[in-house]
Amino acid sequence: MPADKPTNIPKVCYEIFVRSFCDSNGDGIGDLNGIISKLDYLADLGIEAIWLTPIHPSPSYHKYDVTDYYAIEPEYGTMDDFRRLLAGAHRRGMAVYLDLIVNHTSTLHPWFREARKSKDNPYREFYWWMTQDQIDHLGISERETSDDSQVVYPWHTNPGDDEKYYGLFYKGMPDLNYHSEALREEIAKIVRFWLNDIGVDGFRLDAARHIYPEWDREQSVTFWDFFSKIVAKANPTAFTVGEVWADTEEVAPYFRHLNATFHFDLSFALQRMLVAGRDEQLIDKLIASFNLFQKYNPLFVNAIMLTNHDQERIGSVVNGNTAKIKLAASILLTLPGQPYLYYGEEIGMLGSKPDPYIREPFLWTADPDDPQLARWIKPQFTTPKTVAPLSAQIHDESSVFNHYKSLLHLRKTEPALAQVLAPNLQPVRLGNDELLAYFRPHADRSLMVIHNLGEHEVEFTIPEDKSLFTEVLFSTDPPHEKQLTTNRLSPHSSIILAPARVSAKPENQ
Ligand SMILES: [Ca+2]
Ligand SMILES: [Ca+2]
Repeated sequence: MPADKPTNIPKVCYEIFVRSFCDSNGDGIGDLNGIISKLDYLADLGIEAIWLTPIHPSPSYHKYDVTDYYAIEPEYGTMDDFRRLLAGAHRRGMAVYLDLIVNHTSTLHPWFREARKSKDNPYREFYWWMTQDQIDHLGISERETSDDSQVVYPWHTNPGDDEKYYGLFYKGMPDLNYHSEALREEIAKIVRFWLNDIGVDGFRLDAARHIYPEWDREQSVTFWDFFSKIVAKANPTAFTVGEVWADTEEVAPYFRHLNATFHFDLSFALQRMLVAGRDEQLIDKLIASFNLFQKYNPLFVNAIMLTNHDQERIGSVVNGNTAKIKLAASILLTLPGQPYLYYGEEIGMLGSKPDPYIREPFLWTADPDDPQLARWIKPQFTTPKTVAPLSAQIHDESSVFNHYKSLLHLRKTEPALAQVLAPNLQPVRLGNDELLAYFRPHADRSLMVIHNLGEHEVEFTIPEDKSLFTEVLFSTDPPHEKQLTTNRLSPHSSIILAPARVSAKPENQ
């Protein structure tokens, strides 16, 4: 069943790593009440949907190994807190997407505690079990690493058991086995609980391409047919966005059953281009991707991002260069799709792996005793010495924050930028690969966008068919204000051009 068009598709989304965003009770751990206290901030920034990293009980700091799908992690708050968060977001016109992890559970989940007890336990079939002989016979003892898992040996020993269990990401995360109808019914219950009893607006679906192991890979796509039918029945307007961390060709079929999937190829292309200072025919590649996605779902939503909680922060990718941090935002927020900002990108936060350090506390103020500041980790990259805190950026017109805010406003108010479905994009060829230029056609008002990716000032000639595009709607290059006055663009700067307004003819007297 193809994913139907959800009503009111959010135009700008925001990923919150809950532990690091905002602490409300002084224990140093970000929590739901902290997020509630920042809903006005997010609404004012222009956010229309928030994706919360997992909030279910879990033994890990990141909580991607769930022990109870029906509860809230006590470190983060209570179900009442969550209901208040949801109501507060809805009052401000914001949707809330839950991070739902159905690929695996924690080994501490009651299902696995039961399953590991014996072969005839009713929960045994919820997971993958094989003897070493069977594993060797099928030749699946090792796997090729993927972008999202470096694990080579995915079979793990269960003490006192001659069968091993399969855990793709880590031995503490046993993979669920959807050949079990009983498991499918449990997952359906969980989906109905969150959509109908609690009222969330949708799900970000973790590890969507790994639902079935490598040897059963095709079934990972058809699983989402099963899943999307449950979602559609529970709430026809609920939204699904899948993490299919793979190249565009492998991603495309998932649009058959999911509203959106994250465009990892785009994320990495943007990062490479910002580092190299050269376009790599991005627009042609994007249009080719759109054509492919469309074959599977004409209403596909391309979820785009600079980075997420699994990638080096964009600020560190460009070595903290503020002009490049702004350039990254200028590109992302003028391309078609549904952008997901990773919390803190809007203040230029930094972060490099290992993972905890790309998930450092949001820097609200420079005060080391700021009660909102999460303190579960000692930050190595984002500190008041390296990043201006939000409190300092709010009143600085030239800050990264105000750059994001202006672009987000433009993205929501300019119809050519606000269009999420049927991506409106054409290349503009300026004959210089230090320039990235594109056209966003729209019946109300079309726009042309030009970025200088390089280190040098570049001269450009606007193609004849775009000669009317001389009104400057947005610019990070001071010489360009209101009207295009020169045909030069400074390094790492961007302009958005609209057709010049033709003065109205005097009315007949
Ligand atoms: Ca707390
Ligand atoms: Ca799996």
